[in-house]
Amino acid sequence: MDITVKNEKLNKWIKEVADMCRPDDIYICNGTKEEYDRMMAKLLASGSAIPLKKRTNSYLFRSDPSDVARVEDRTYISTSARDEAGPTNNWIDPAELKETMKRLYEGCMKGRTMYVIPFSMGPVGSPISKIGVEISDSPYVVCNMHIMTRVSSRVLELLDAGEDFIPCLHSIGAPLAPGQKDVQWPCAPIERKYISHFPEENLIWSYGSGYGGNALLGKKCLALRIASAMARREGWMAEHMLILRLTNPEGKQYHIAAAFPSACGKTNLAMMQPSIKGWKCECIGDDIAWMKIGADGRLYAINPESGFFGVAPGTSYETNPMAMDTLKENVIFTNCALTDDGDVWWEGMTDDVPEHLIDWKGRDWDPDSKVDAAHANARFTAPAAQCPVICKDWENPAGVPIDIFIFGGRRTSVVPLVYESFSWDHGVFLGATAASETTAANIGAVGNLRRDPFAMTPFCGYNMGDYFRHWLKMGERLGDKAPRIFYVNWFRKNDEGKFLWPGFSDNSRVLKWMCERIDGKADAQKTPIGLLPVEEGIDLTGLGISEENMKELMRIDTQAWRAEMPDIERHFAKFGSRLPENLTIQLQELRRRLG
Ligand code: GTP
Ligand code: SPV
Ligand code: MN
Repeated sequence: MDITVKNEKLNKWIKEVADMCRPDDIYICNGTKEEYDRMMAKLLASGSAIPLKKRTNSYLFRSDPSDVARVEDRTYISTSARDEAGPTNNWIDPAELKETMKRLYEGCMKGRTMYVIPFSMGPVGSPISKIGVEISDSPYVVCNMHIMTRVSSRVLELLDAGEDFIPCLHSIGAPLAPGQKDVQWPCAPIERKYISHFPEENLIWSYGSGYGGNALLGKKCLALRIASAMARREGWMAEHMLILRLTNPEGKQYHIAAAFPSACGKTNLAMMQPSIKGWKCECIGDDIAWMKIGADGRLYAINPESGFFGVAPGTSYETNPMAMDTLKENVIFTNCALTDDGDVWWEGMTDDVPEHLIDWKGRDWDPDSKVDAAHANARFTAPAAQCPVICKDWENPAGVPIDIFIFGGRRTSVVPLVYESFSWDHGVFLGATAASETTAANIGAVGNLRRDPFAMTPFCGYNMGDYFRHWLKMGERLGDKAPRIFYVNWFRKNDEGKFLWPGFSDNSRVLKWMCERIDGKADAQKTPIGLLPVEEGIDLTGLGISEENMKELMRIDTQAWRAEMPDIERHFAKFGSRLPENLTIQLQELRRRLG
């Protein structure tokens, strides 16, 4: 195998990896459509990809039942000192972890091709962008990376011109013996999976999984875990946030970045079509925001990705029509159900359930059965440019100036529909204490309430206490140009377990209140937890919601809030001396206000 690229560091790394993993072949990707088609043809021939008659150039994949989501238990932040990874991350000493993983990587690509994928997070050549090179033995990963990142041979030219790159090594961990027939979704068993990060040397090693964030290393691994550590060193921010532009009837623009945990509504809010007259919403990003302070002192955000890896279940023309329209062609579907006429289906897509389906495990599915036809974490991979409401500035290297930050999560009870923080520090406290019920985006129990600060628990590449401090410091630097901070909960339920708030397009009503707040046009009432809308503060025109539901959505049960205190204390105590004093003060003040 005589594969050489001009860049010395890359050349050396390719050689090292090839010597260790021993692939049959090496292929350097160039990101062209021809290449995508060739990879997909290979996946079709092997039986991994199922072509969809109803959607042009679109394919369905079914993963191994053990490989359906991120694996937080097997995700590591490997720093020389354990304390640098902090209490929210799994940690193994770098030398030990590398030893273990090298043993796994040894010969792991036998019988397979090793793909070298040069990609850019952010527009190619933009000063905010970062270059990564993923080495993977999965053609499915190559196709997904084509959509989710900018894969291009121009990236190699940038390396030749002296730019650095972040090496991202990935193997599905399933070598093939000579003559051995491949399975539909090769991967390693859970106890051999490792999603490892070495933030001190900007290095990613992933082994054993082919799914989503475990395998598409530009996303959570590079753009969040490694980037968050770089951002703190360099004075910027890498956040698990959607970015949207809202325009009011007078034409005034507002840019909003919102952090909700996985499967808690980012993609939906990012593409939301306002139900209130005259307001317009455009999507800039649905999962990750990189933000820097601009020359004018404001905070500017870019979306480093170029596609959506979105949750399929629940997506419909009622809930998220713009996502549905994004999915008409050139899409990779994973773990959705298959209809008899060659389309995908998932729970919540249509009111009428097809009479016959093949479920995500490839079995005949019976509509009367209790099991879901699509996996709860079934996903679509689609080019962002196909979204009908993609903002014309979504690839602007300068980014968009953020006016509003929103934190939130899934809370069946206690947390009201919306409230505003008293100050930046109080807003950081809201982010730091955010809690949400766990979802199928991670392998593990679903519906467990946990603290998920800034929706970054699984994605912060360093000690979360230092991360809180970084947020406080950014606030100091931004001063009166800092975005205002709000907290929302679309998921409060009544006694019968029904959502109290209609959500989706009606979330625009809540965003409108936020815009009016920053324009000084809406009053708020002071409560112990923050600033709430006054009665009739939220525009409910044309919405048939009962007064009783509205009351419940806004209700603050002081008793229930007091009952949260011990959990917040335990949460904060984990950070020891790394917890910024300002947050201790915020906690004391909350306790005092609750009486
Ligand atoms: P990741 O891609 O995992 O980061 O998730 P996400 O934050 O982008 O979540 P997404 O928008 O895909 O929503 C996840 C699930 O929540 C979907 O099933 C949605 O239908 C549902 N959902 C989103 N927004 C709302 C809402 O306003 N109300 C209700 N009731 N459900 C919502
Ligand atoms: C998430 O879990 O937050 C996702 C999906 O966006 S994954 O890319 O698998 O991490
Ligand atoms: Mn996400």
